[in-house]
Amino acid sequence: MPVTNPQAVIRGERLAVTRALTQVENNSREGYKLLEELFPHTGRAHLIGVTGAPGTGKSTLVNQLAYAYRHSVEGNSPPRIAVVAVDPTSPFSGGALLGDRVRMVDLAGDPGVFVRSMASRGSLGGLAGTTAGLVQVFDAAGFEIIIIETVGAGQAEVDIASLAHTTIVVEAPGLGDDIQTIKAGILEIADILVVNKSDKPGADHTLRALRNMLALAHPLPEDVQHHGTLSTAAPADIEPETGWTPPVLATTATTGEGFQELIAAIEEHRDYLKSAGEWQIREEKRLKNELEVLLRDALRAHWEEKIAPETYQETLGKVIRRQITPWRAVDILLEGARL
Ligand SMILES: Nc1nc2c(ncn2[C@@H]2O[C@H](COP(=O)(O)OP(=O)(O)O)[C@@H](O)[C@H]2O)c(=O)[nH]1
Ligand SMILES: [Mg+2]
Repeated sequence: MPVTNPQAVIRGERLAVTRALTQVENNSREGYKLLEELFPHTGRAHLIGVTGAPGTGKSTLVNQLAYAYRHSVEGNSPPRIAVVAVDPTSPFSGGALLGDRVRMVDLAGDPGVFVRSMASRGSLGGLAGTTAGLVQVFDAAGFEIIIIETVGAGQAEVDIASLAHTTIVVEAPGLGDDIQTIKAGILEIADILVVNKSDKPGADHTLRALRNMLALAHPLPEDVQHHGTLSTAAPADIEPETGWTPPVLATTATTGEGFQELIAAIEEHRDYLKSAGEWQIREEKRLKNELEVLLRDALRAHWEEKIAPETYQETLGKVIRRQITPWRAVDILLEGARL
């Protein structure tokens, strides 16, 4: 693949952006060098994570959200929108039935929208790092809004979600009355909760259930004072960031219903982050997280290169036969790799 001119990426030239994305996704040497040139030009975009269980309508919602941004934001120029779809079952990546595609609004002819699907390759290791790279390319290329879609399931998805400034958690009615699908960890990362498929029966119930769950997770300041300090009243893993209570919104992604409200909530969250000094804090947290994810993946890859598969199998066998503890095994495996 030819060398990509970083200036062409920064100017937002589509071909250069496409090429840069591929080089980054392939973890190529060129991609790595390109990111060094692009990185000083990043930090301007609003990164929006969209996560939730499969089938809740995330891809449809992201598609509709991009459309809504492009067609109904007042002012002279709507923002340019990039989408990184990490969900391997996403219609963006052709994973869904063809019939589903018909329901997506048409973004294809709009030069202000760029959709990139990332095939998750076997193991999820490194996926967050690759996503971060793709996001940086879009950021440097001047896309003001970058939407990252992931399936809310495991640690990798939580890693990806924490790359964002604003995280939208999508739920849908009928996926279990007590909202089994919403894991506590996922709820905690939500800045905005959306009950999509609000055209379906049971949407009201889901809205109410989520609002109740949130009331527990985000007690009003009065309640907190009443029961003592926040740090003792709230579980340790809930951040004492009380200035924002996640709104719970209803949308119908197939028709566009509720998207003006969703955009308004996203802008409100951005304004909140900016005015409360939270933007900078979150930016630092985001970059720290990005570094840690990369470091963890790099260490693991480095270790995998160094360790002999037999040593690993042998040590694992000893743990399974209860001859050594898992802790001892870790010592052996780290020593064995001579990092
Ligand atoms: N009735 C209804 N169906 C929807 C809505 N949003 C998405 N869908 C459908 O739900 C299915 C899954 O949507 P998709 O966007 O692929 O979900 P994802 O797996 O979360 O990305 C598709 O058949 C969509 O057409 C909605 O608001 N109402
Ligand atoms: Mg999807």
